[in-house]
Amino acid sequence: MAFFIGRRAGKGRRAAGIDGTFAAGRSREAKKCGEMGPAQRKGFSMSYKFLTGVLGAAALAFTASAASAATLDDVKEKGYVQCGVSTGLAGFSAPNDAGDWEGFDVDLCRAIAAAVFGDPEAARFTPTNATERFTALQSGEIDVLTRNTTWTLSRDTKLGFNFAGVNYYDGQGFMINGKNLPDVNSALQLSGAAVCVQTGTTTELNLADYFRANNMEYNPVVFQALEEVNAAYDSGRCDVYTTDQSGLYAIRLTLTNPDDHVVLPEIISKEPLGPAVRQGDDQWLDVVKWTLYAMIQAEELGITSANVEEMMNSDNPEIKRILGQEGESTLAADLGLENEWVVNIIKGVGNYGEVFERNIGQDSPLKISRGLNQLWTKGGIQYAMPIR
Ligand SMILES: N[C@@H](CCC(=O)N[C@@H](CS)C(=O)NCC(=O)O)C(=O)O
Repeated sequence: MAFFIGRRAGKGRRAAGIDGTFAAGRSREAKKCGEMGPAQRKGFSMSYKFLTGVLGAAALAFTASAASAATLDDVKEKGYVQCGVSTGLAGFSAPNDAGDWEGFDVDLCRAIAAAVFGDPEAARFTPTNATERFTALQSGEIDVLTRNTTWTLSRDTKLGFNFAGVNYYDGQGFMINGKNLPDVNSALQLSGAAVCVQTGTTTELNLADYFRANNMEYNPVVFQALEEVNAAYDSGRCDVYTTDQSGLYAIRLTLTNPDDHVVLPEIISKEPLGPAVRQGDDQWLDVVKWTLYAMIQAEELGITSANVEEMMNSDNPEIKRILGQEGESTLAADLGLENEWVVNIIKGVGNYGEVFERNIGQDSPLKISRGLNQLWTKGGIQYAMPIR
């Protein structure tokens, strides 16, 4: 099947053929608009590799010194936790009209603040694009990266991070303008398409893998800043937008005509998104990891922001234990936290399910269904390690 993009052709561009016949024209277009054509991309990828090598070395050096670094002590001393978030992804991390950061990833940061200080407001946010996020964490500018970051081997090793769990099981998808491409209902029909993608992401790498594996051509239209990717796609400069599927739902809301855009059914990768910390600081890793697990476990036990006070009087040993109502327990102290750290998390932001529904689920404009992020007891794969 071949598809034609009349609008593009009407603007003097070549008609888009499924066989990639418009590739050369696209590259020229790409250069004109200040983004990377193939030659620039080659240079970019070399310098990126070089940069990654430098960062890797820096990370190792940093890790050595960070082995003695006690982020929890530093955080307590300064009085707040500094979290790296995105530059603005609706539902996940974005400033509201009053300028306060909100979202699913922001609430994970606030939960850490609540665990440490009993105060979800003791959190500050550093906006980072896909590339900046790693240097921000390596350099110590942020204490934890709470921003749709995929847990991969190379990030765990070469970049010098540890992932403290998965707060959102995601996968990469594709979005198209259904009005422009009414006959496209599968990613396998996208050969020859111009694909908008943000650099510094697993997205860029999976995209290359997927098209190569399916013997398809594509023209990457690559930017560092999210708003540039969004603007390029919204103006029709790309046929396709690819990123984590959750991101597609968030970005669709910000487009000029959200209803025109369709997310295709294919999920081409695993994107386990979770909070990352620097290697060499096990205590801080534990604080972040058990904060996330406590939110998931609270949902499993039916502890919510509405009933947590009442639940503190429960006779259920598991509920008593997690809420710090077992006198002899040293669980909290062993983490370096106060006895009621979980009570404070739940009072501050709610359990995992509450945070999900409020920010990205049915109580939000995104209306993402729980899917894989449902509890393991309800058909999903969210599963907290035992708090005992
Ligand atoms: N999960 C992928 C992609 C994450 C990512 O950065 N996605 C983009 C597009 S949705 C994003 O969130 N950008 C936000 C920003 O740059 O502020 C990864 O870890 O590489």
